[in-house]
Amino acid sequence: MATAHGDTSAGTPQAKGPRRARGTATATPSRTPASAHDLDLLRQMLLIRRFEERCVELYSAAAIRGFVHLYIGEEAVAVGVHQALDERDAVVSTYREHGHALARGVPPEAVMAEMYGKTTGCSHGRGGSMHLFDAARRFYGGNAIVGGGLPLAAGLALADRMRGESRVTCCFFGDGAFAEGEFHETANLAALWGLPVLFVCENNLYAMGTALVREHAQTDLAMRAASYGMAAWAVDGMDVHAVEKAARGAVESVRAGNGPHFLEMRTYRFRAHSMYDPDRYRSKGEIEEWKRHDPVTGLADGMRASGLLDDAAMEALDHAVMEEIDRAVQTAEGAPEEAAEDLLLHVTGRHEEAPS
Ligand SMILES: Cc1ncc(C[n+]2csc(CCOP(=O)(O)OP(=O)(O)O)c2C)c(N)n1
Ligand SMILES: [Mg+2]
Repeated sequence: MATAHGDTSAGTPQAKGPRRARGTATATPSRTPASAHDLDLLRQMLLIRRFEERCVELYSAAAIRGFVHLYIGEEAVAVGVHQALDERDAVVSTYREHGHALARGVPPEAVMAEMYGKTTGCSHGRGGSMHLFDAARRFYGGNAIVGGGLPLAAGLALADRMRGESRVTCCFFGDGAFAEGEFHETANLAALWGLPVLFVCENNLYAMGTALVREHAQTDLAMRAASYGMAAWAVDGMDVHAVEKAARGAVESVRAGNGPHFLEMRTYRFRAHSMYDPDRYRSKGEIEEWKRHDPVTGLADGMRASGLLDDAAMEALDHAVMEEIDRAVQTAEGAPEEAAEDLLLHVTGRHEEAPS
């Protein structure tokens, strides 16, 4: 079965990483005690999971519309990477960005209202699922264009460096971006100019219905990134601890002035590409196999085994998360639509009617 990351064995995640290709990176330990930190990681991943499950329900009820791309299965990447970033840093994302926005701290109310197209949404209802944006949190957007965020990330990083700021720009993108010139152009310039960018490639093995192995002669993406002269690792993207450790090391090194770093997160989406995708290009068996590496249950099981979590605590956590989402839905439903007379606000170009 030609499904696994970078090889042709069964579709299981490879815990290869982090693999050092060049440069130095050491992990900074988290400052909170292990149990509290793990509980927080679990809460954040559960929030993303439950938020999106609610989105599926709302979509089926036609309460929210448009394109919706679910991140379910990939939560460890957003949550783990965000442990290494702080307020001064910038984040650039893709159209599969609900998880990135929530992990960045964009309030669930603001994300849900955006799903509803309401004025209280984080993009004032004008972006929807694919265009979440929060300048105050330096979350520079979802982006409907595959690879479209990459040059923006390089530009943000260049601006920060020219201003003498000690900031990192973290750019999330999919394996599909490796087929875009924008990735190769950005990787080259970022390495050439030593820009403070953390490239986070979410390699979930598919670009829509096209498997990585059917599209790329060389499927080891970390190796390809390293060929541009930047430090690159492959990481088990289903393990939030592995993600956090790799991200902390990489961010520390980027901030220290060692130029861009690249993390290939080996992950998998449990749901279809989007709400419109019948998902016929992969087997049920492959999906089930990957679900055995579910990042949420994986962390919860590990915590149970170490005595850090029991059924009551898990139930309480889930309940609190669901309540938060209920509140977000209620607020979004009660929020106003944009007034018709405001529709041309922020429109920069306008087609004038031809004189009769
Ligand atoms: C430039 C461009 N080409 C094609 C598309 C259509 N398209 C939308 S999603 C997608 C697949 C991208 O896959 P990947 O980057 O691996 O991200 P994933 O959906 O797996 O998270 C494609 C080809 C697009 N949005 N932009
Ligand atoms: Mg992909």
